[in-house]
Amino acid sequence: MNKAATGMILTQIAQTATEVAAIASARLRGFGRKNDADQAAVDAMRRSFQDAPFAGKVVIGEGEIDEAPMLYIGEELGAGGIAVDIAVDPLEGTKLCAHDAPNAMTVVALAPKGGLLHAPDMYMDKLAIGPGYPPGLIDLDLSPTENVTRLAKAKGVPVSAIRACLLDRERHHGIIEELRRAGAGVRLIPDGDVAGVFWTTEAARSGVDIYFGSGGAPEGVLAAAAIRCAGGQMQARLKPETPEEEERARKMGRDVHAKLTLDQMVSGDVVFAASGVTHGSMFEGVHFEGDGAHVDSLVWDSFTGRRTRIRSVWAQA
Ligand code: VTB
Repeated sequence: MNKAATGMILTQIAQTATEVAAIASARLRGFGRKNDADQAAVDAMRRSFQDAPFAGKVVIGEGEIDEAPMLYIGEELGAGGIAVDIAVDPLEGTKLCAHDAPNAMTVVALAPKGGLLHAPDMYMDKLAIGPGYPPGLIDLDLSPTENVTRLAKAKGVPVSAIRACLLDRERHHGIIEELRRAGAGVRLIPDGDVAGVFWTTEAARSGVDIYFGSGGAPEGVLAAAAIRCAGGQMQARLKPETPEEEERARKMGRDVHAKLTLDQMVSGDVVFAASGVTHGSMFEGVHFEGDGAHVDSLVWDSFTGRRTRIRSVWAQA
């Protein structure tokens, strides 16, 4: 199958999956039941993959087979067709959804088999910027100060016009202090670093130029898919915290502490889709109006280079 046709099929599958998951979890916004909201998203997403015209296999999912009955790593889904790696975060920001707080979303990345890093569930250090900068501008081995200074220079603005984004965690206090000393603005988010990373791809709209800090490695690969589609830059490094995690990371067959490039996380073409559950910097969140559920999504496709922003209305029974 040619690239354009593969991209077309995968965008349809990814869009449907994030939309149905967003509608299902949006019904549970604000009730404080994050696991129920997550389950609703998982169920809806899984059903949509079951009927889809592909031979999908989950490489980033809800966990290992013994800890997740659905969308577990290795689960095979689909009605048959091209072999595809599936990466999902059915509800990114379960707590945000449970609190009806901004920026909960559903996320999927699809790539031809072998295209996505099978990241183990542990922390990963991440660094990302959007498109339009010279290659190699940012580097995880440089200090935060050096990274924001280079970025400001490349953007042609003072450092004070650069806005960094990080998860609001104690482990990031050192970086936050340093960034503030360097003169950069800092946006601290309670959860949801997939959004934090992809905001850099639309800096004018989101107000975020650069993403720093550690979060889930699976979320890192999903975010890398977005960066790949938008043409931005990203580096990452696994952060195993126990001997068991070291072992798991080593099983991936690489130097555990080596920097991961964008190509190592997403090796070829990919489709990235995300739908808003609650309102946020990039999405309106699901609206239920009359008999329809209105869903706001981004569906990006590196096969054709198309990045689509879509507002769908699903008729509700
Ligand atoms: C990270 C981040 C996610 O949860 O996994 C975070 O990648 C959990 O981090 O986007 P802590 O262990 O520091 O709480 C999210 O923010 C939401 O799932």
